[in-house]
Amino acid sequence: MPDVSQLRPKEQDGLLSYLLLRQWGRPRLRAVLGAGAALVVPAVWLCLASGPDPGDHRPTVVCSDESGTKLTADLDADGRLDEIRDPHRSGDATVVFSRATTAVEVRVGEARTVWQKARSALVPDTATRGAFGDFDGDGYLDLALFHSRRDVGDSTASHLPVHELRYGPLARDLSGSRTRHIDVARASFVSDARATDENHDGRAELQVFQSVGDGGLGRYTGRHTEDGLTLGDEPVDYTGTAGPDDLPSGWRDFGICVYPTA
Ligand SMILES: [Ca+2]
Ligand SMILES: [Ca+2]
Repeated sequence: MPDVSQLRPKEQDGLLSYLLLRQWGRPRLRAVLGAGAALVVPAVWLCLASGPDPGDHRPTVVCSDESGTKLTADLDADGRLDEIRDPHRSGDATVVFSRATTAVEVRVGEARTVWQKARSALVPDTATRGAFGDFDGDGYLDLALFHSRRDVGDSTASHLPVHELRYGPLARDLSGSRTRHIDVARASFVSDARATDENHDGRAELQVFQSVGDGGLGRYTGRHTEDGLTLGDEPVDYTGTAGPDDLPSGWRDFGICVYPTA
C-alpha cells in the first residue's frame, strides 16, 4: 500500500476507487474474471486516476476587473484567460474556465478529491476555504486549500484533514500540477484564507484566519520557502469572527487589468 499522503490528488481518487472495488467487488471479480482481475483492477485504478491536466502555456497576466469582484488569469495554462469570481474574497470562489464555445465552472468548495471527501463524510459542520496566489513566484497562480470543522460551541474542533498547496498551473478540477502539505500549528476551523503580496516581491504571502475559540480568530501568516509553505506558530494578531475587516474586499491589490484600446 503506498503512502496516500504522498500521492497526487488524482492518484488518491484512483486508489480509493481501487480499494472500494477490491473490498466490495472481490467475490464477483474472482468468479467472473479469475486471475484476470489482477490485471483489470490496477488498470481501472490507472484509468480513474487520470483526470484533467493543465496546459503548458507560459504564465500570463493576473489582474482584477475595475470593480474588484473578479480576478483574471490563465489558471489552467491553456492560453485562454479564466476568471476567479469571489466579490468579497470569502475563500469560496467560483472559477470560470474559458473554453472555445462554452465555459466550465468549478467552486473551491468542490475542489477536494474523492478521497478527501470520504475522510470527512461523517464529520458534521465542515467547510472548505481556498486562497489563490502565486506563492512560489513562478508566475502561475497556486491554490492554498483548507477543509476543517467549525467550532463546537465556544470550543475549537480539531479536524483539519486538508491543508495543502496545489501548485499551478491548475487543472479544471482545481487539482495541482503537484501538491504539498502546508505546515500548520493548529487543527482548528479555517474561517478565511488570503493571498497577499504586501512587499511586492512577486511571491504571495498566505494569511490564514483560524479559530482560537470563544468566537475569536487568529491570523497566521506564512511565506513559501524551499521547504514549502509553513504558517507561524503564533497568531500575528486577532480578530472577531466577522473576519478580516482590515483587509480590503475584492481583488484590486492584484492590480487592475488594462486592455488595449482601439
Ligand atoms: Ca485558461
Ligand atoms: Ca505558482
